Amino acid sequence: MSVSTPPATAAPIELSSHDLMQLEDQYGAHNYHPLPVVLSRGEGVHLWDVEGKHYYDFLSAYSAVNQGHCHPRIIKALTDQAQKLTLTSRAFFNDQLGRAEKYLCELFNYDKALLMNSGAEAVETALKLARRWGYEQKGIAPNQARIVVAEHNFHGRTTGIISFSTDPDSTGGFGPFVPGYQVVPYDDLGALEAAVQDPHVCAFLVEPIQGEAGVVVPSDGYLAHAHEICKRHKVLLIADEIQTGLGRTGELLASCYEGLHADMLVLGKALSGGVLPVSAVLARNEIMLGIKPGQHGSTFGGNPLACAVMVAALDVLLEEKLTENARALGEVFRERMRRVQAKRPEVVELVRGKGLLNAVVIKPHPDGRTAWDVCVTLMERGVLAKPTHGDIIRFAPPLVITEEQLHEACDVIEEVILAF
Ligand code: IF1
Repeated sequence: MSVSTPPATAAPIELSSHDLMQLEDQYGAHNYHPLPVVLSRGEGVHLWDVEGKHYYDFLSAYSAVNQGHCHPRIIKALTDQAQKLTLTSRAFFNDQLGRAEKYLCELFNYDKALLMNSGAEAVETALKLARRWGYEQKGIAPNQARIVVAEHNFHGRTTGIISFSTDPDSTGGFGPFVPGYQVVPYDDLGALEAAVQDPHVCAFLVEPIQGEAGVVVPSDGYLAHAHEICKRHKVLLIADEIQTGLGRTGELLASCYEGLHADMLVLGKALSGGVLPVSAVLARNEIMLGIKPGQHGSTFGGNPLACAVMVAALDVLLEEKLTENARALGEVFRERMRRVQAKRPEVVELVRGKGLLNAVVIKPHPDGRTAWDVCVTLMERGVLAKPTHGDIIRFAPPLVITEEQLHEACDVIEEVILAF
C-alpha cells in the first residue's frame, strides 16, 4: 500500500496539552499510563509544560537525568560531535570509542568495556558473556548454563529478560520464555548459597537496590556476602547498576557501599545524562574476551556521538560532585519525609532509600484514593513524581538539585500528604 498524503511534520506550537495527549492516545501504542502533563522544556531540575507551567522533576526519567535536563556541557559535546561524525558502525574504528572505553575502564577499574544502547541490551550482553564464560571457563556442558536472579527483579523488557521476571505485568501473554534461569528471594543469602550449589550456574544477576520493586534496600552486607558465596562456587556476580549507578544513591555505584567490585558491571541511563541511549558492560579480560568478532554487536553501540556524550556526562558527574550532593541531600529528604510520617502515620507507611533514590509508601485512603491521586495533586502543585505498584511513590530528582530547591519541593510534598 502506498502512502496517500505526506503526514504533517512537526506539530504546530498552538497545540494544547489536551491536543497533544489526544494525539498520543490516538496514534501511539497504549503501553504507558502517563500522568496528564505534556512537557516541552527542561533545564537542570526544572521542567515546563507546553502552557509554560513550571515543575520540579522528581523522577529524572527514571534516573537517567542525574546530571539535570539539557546540561550545557553535555549538550555542547552532543552538538559539537553531531557536526563531525555520528555513526560509523563497528565495521570501522572511530576516534571516540577507544577514549570512551578507556575512561570507563579506568573509572570503574575493569579491563574492558562493551558499549550498547538501551539498558536491556546491556543486560542481555552481560547474560551472553556469563553463559560463554560458563562454558569456556567453568566447563559447563553445552546449553546447560543457568543464571540465578532475584525475585521482583527488573532488568528490562526484552523477551530474554522477561523470561526471569516475576512480575505478571511484564510476562503475562508474552510467553514462551527462555529457559536457564532460577529465581531466589532477594536479600536471602541462604537461598543464593543453595542455588549456586548447582554446578551449571554461571552467574548471579542482581540489582544492588531493587528499583522497580519500590526502592528495596537489602540488608547491610548482602552484596558483599553474595559475592563471597559466588566466588566460592565459581559463579560470576553481575551488578545491574543501570538505575542505582552513577551517583544516584550517594556513591558512584551502590556497590561501593559494601566495597563490592562485581565481576560484571552493567550501566545505562545516566551514562549519557539522559541525552541518548548509552549503556555498557564492564568486565575483566577473562570474561570479555570470551566473545569473538562477529559473535555479538549492535549497529549503534559505541557510536561516536554516544561516546562523546558519555564522556561529557561522566565528567559532569565527577566535576560537579553530584554523588556527594546526592548523599547529603538524600539525608535531608528522608529526614523531612520522616517528619511527615510522624505527623501522618495513617498516610505514610514507610520512607526508604539511599542518596536521592527514595520511596514513600502511601497507605490507600479509606475513600479509595491512592498514591496515584497524591501524584496528580503533586503535579498540580508543580512537583512531578510517579507512583509504582499502587502504593509507592519514587522520589528521584536530578542530582544537581540544591538544598533550597529540595526544601521547596519538600514543602509541597508535605502539604499534599498532610492534606490527603
Ligand atoms: C520502563 C522501573 C525505573 C532498570 C534496571 C535495566 C533496565 C532498567 C535496574 C532496562 C529500566 C526502567 C525502564 C522503564 C521504567 C524503569 C524503571 F520503573 F521499571 F523500575 F527506572 F524505575 N535494569 N528501568 O531499572 O533499561 O532498557 O529501559 O534502558 O518503563 O520500562 P532500559
